Amino acid sequence: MRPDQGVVMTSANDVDVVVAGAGFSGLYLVHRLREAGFSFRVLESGGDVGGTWYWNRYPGARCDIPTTDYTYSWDPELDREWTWSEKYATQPEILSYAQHVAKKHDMYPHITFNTRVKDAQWDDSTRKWTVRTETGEAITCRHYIMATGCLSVPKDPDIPGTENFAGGVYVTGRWPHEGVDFTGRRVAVIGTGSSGIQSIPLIAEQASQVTVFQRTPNFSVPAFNGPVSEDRKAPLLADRDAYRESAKWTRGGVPLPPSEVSALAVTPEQRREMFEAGWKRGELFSILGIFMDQSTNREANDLVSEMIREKIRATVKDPVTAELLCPKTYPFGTKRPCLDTNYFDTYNKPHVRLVDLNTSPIRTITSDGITFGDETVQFDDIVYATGFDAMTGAIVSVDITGRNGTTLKKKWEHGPLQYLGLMSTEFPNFFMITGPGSPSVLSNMMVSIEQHVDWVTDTLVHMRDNGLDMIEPTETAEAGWVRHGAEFADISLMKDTNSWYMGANVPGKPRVMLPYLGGVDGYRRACNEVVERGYLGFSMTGPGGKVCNDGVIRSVQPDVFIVLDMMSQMGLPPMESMTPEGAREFSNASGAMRPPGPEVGEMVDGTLPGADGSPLEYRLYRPATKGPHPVVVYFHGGGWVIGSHVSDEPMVRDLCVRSGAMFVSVNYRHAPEARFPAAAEDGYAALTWVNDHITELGGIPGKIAVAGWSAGGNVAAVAAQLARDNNGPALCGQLLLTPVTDGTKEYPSLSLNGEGYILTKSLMDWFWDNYADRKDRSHPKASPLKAASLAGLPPTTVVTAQFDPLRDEGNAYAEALREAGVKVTHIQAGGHIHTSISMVGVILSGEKHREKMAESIRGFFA
Ligand code: NA7
Repeated sequence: MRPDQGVVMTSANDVDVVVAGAGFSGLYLVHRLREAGFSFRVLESGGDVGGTWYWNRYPGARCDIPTTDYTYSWDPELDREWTWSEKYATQPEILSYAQHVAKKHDMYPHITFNTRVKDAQWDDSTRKWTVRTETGEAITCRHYIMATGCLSVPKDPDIPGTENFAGGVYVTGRWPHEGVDFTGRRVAVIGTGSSGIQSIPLIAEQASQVTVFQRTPNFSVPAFNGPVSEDRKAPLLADRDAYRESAKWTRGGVPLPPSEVSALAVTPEQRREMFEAGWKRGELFSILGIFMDQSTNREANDLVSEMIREKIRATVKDPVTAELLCPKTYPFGTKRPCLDTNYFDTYNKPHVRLVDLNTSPIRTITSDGITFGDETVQFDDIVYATGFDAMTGAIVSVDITGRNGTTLKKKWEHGPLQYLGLMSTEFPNFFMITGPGSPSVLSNMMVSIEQHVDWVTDTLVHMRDNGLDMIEPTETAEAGWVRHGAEFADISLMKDTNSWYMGANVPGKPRVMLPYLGGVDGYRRACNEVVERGYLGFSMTGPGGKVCNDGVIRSVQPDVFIVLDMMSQMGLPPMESMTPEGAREFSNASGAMRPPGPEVGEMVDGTLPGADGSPLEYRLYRPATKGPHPVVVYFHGGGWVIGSHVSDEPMVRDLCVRSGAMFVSVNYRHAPEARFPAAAEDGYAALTWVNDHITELGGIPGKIAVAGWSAGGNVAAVAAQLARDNNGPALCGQLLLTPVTDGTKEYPSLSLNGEGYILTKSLMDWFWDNYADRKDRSHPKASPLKAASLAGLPPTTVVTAQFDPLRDEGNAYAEALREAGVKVTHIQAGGHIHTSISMVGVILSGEKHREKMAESIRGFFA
């Protein structure tokens, strides 16, 4: 019996699980659900298996991940019995692979073809879904899984007059099964995404005239397709399991060592050489990952983008056309790049023309042609390669109604609210395979599909084993994951580009980063951790009871998480186990490896007298702008024990450039050699000296403020109090970044954030012990919060970080200042740790807080 005859081979109307979709996700679900002994139905709108590979039959349709990797790993025999004819297989070959798997594993009988799901409704009383199809069936089920793919609903061609055209109309994502013969025809192709770029060269081989309508040029690199190379096959053949396992722990789901080279740290020759090597591989992940910083640093990205543009210019003979084909309005990789075969070369053919829709927009489509700019051209056929309502389109195209009548469409009106891209609150027992919020389209889909299907089926088995029949994420967990996804987007170059990743291709669609940017490896870890922590963030109930371990799986900023992770893997000894001298050497050595921070106008070293008359070193950072400048006297962090006038240099340079103020960073005396109150008194002495010499230093008299980080924040706060109490200098402001303000009390954050966030409670104890006797800690020169009064202090900006042991004392100081009538700006850096805001060029999420700090400094002197 042929499946595409639409024969319903299963008719059960009450099952454990209903699955929508029989693409690669649906097929693997058949395998896992059957193996686990669940009753289930799979409903598929197409006439056969294959999903995206069933529908996308346009000429040239191929996958853009090497096909040896774009395969199932769950059946090891498949690797032996299936031989791919090319590095990038064509759609028919991939479809036959899906059919082969379905036949081999006898999956067809489980799938009802030509059956589209219309709506799905949750019933709280029966704790079941009712899934209705367009063919009129209603099936009840405990769990409803959407395996409907990320790019399965073509977006409406939003072009005026589409309905007028009387010639052939073809949509790449819904291509006729019998194929299309364009021989001798005049063809218009609208859209230059992957589908356009793959099909245009082949359409041009047949058609008498091809006109391509381009809205945005795309970065495309040659696929260098051909037989699968021996070096690709070798690792899979040598140790299949190890290869498959390693794919799961890479960023994109294809084994590839990550680059450790910055595009900015090599010579132009080395850069070119590395680029050419990446180019020759003809693989998306290679070209996207030549340099470690090309996806996060605009300057690095520009260098790569330009080398790709050079390749386009070298291929396309007509310079005007070449320029139009060069993407210039967005960084490489922020829209899905393409792999092509002869795409750019096709424009060298005399019958192929490129129309730039930015200068010649389509005014209307007529019955026999297209009117654009100031001309009308007749066509026999129009091909719409205009893309998809990606990631959410297929999900919300089904009317899904959860608890209390909430519809998913309404809930997602401003973007997909979900937990792990797998589930959504108020929609119990509803799962998505490769849903928004998971790596999905940014990965080798096969790896992501298998991970999701495994996670979902393992969860169903866990529930069954524990007498639980309902699962739903908690609001806290969902909000946390959505925020985490947005934080990743915030530090990527992708957020500013109009791409389908951002929903920007569909008019009216909310602008939200749809896939998860944390990589297949980071994502898998998060999912595993959720399970290991007792299904963190899920509530599960049933006859077996109720289990809910509420919480957020990733709460620190994504880049902070990566740094913490790297540091924990290094297994560094705790600083408090070292001698003060050893700790200084250690911190100097790690400081030397940091990016230096931006260029300032000038740096001048000097000495000034400390409180005991001995010289203190300082470094002056002058902005490049014309002076004189307002002056910030800055005190470094390091627990009064480590650090120096140059140890916070990247941040000081950054603040100097951003604020336009001159910084004088001072090396006050350190403990334990010089204990309390040496640092405090040196701070005040330095402030007075700078004020006394402000004109000769290039500063503006009267325009002086103090700033400091951590123990330096303590020194700055004390200096401000001493200035108030000793008739000057009159300060315009104080900026305190995660300051130490009170050594007398154990604030909750000290233990709450006391471990795992670089500055630990035990390190803080060590700093205090080195600096001040217990009896001295209540003195306001040690604990500025303990001052009799905080009134009369200058305008203050306090920055506190959520995961800092010192958070609460910083908060307390901000509050006390405010109560004393001081003008306070309190910046609360969510997801940050004690050190992260200072990590210029490493922790990108700290940048916006430094910008606010700089804004405060400008405000002090306004
Ligand atoms: P894409 O990548 O979304 O490409 C669609 C193309 O169509 C793109 O160039 C769009 O321009 C263009 N487009 C969309 N709407 C219009 C209108 N109204 N007028 C003119 N041009 C338009 O979809 P594909 O099918 O090519 O590829 C999808 C994915 O499949 C691909 O990334 C691979 O992962 C596999 P725009 O760039 O939006 O200005």
